[in-house]
Amino acid sequence: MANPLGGRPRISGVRTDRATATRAALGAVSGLLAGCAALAVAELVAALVRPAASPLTAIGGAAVDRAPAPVKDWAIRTFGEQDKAVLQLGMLLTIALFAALLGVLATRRRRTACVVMALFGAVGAVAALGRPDAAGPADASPSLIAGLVAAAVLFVLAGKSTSVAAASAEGGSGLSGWWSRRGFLSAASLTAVAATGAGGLGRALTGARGREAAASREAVRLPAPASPARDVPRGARLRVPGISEYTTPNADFYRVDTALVVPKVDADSWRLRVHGRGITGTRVHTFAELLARPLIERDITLTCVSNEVGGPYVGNARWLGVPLADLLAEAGVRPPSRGGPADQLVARSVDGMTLGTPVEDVMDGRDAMLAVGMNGEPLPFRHGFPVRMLVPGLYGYVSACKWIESIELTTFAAYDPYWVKRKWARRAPIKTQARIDTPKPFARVPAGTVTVAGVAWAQRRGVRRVEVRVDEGPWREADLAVENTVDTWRQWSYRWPAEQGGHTITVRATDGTGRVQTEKRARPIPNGASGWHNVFVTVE
Ligand SMILES: Nc1nc2c(c(=O)[nH]1)N[C@H]1C(S)=C(S)[C@@H](COP(=O)(O)O)O[C@H]1N2
Ligand SMILES: [Mo]
Repeated sequence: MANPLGGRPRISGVRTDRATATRAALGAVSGLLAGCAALAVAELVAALVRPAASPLTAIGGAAVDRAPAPVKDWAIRTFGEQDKAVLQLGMLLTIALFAALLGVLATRRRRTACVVMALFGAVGAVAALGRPDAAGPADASPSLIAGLVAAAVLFVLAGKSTSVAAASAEGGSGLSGWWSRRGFLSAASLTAVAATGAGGLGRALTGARGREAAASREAVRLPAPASPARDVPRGARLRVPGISEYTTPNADFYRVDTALVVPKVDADSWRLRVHGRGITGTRVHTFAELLARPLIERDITLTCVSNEVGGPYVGNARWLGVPLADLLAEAGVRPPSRGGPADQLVARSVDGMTLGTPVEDVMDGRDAMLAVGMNGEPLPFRHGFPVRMLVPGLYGYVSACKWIESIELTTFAAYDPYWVKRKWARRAPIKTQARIDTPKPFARVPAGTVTVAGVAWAQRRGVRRVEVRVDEGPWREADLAVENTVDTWRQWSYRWPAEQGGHTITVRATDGTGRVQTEKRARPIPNGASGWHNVFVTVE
């Protein structure tokens, strides 16, 4: 490009512009290709080492863990259960942008750009090593290797793209132009083909692992419970259009967790380790062994602490599982009230999540369990296959560990689990709540009798009464469906003689101890939302 005669280049301004544009465009393409190569190589190496050690999963996971609460709340509110997909898309776009910029930079400062590219790999490696489920130094390899490969690809492509741009600056039509374009195109195509191959192979390997886990799930034959659930009483299910079904189908059951990729655990190689204060050594349980124990089957309503008043993160299912208190008692565990040295049970999952539960609650006679079945089938992967914990009456984040792999008996003073480190409460019994399912907020309904209906829950205490108020009118008692158990929600309905105009419908529940649900509004953090749910509707 430099003029051999010195001084300003001989070429015209138009050519210079075109050359600059060509150079930048080819640089961007080189950067993008290097980025693709990096992701593909990372995928392949991660498949061989540990799928969760891939840079996307590691950096995404680190972002989820570090995101300030308001950002997390906003993401959940805005994107709901799509929040993880949105995060991944955002990461891909960011990577693409950086890769393209580095590619452009590489046409001027090739070495610098390549070093920065390699450094991105190092960032991924640090993220992978810092994950709570990191398995060892090998977890750094997918990112490091990907960074180095990307740097090498960028080095070669940037070199070739510079020759193309140089040739185009000289007119670009001669043999040298053709030759340099050919060189760039073949290197670019080779990169694209190799990246596709590596990425595809990585996917296939990870897929094969997933299929093994799926096969182990298919092979599960759930035994009949030694203690079946009582039949759901007739009258516990109301027939009102728009109301939440009494039993939430698995496909509709809410999902809340921090896993960017749903863990696919092979039930055959899965083990549960139980250890800690009051237990000598470590007790190890296999899945087959758990299934061989006497199982209980119970209807339990699970609720997420991050559920807003009126929110969707609550569901009711029929669970099958091993009574957790018995299993702990066999291991020698005594609750604090009987002199046991541990007051906190910390459950850890295969993806490094930790949840802390009061030992007293687990052993006070309620149906705390290690669940293996949900509504008649093995747990779906999304809901914790092969085994999860459930403790009626406690929010999920202090009780319902999915993909559980160990239980440690410790104390609240000695250890803070994941959410507690993030300012959520150590202890979190579920608060009494009532929700209006129908009519929907801002619905337009015809004047006359409108059926207002929904669900109310107060696990462990039960729901005794639900009342509805229109505008500032008197509280009217709603019809309650028959109670199944104190651990499950109750449907309710109210026939409202609706008159034209805009109206606010408010609902509140009274629990089995006679306490009316508090009107005081509280945000979900630190120990669950409170306040009365209301919806505004227009009667026409
Ligand atoms: N391994 C793991 N278990 C977990 C979580 C998680 O992030 N990881 N989230 C908890 C929370 S906050 C809730 S509310 C319940 C939700 O269970 P579900 O997704 O089956 O409805 O799982 C709990 N168990
Ligand atoms: Mo939760």
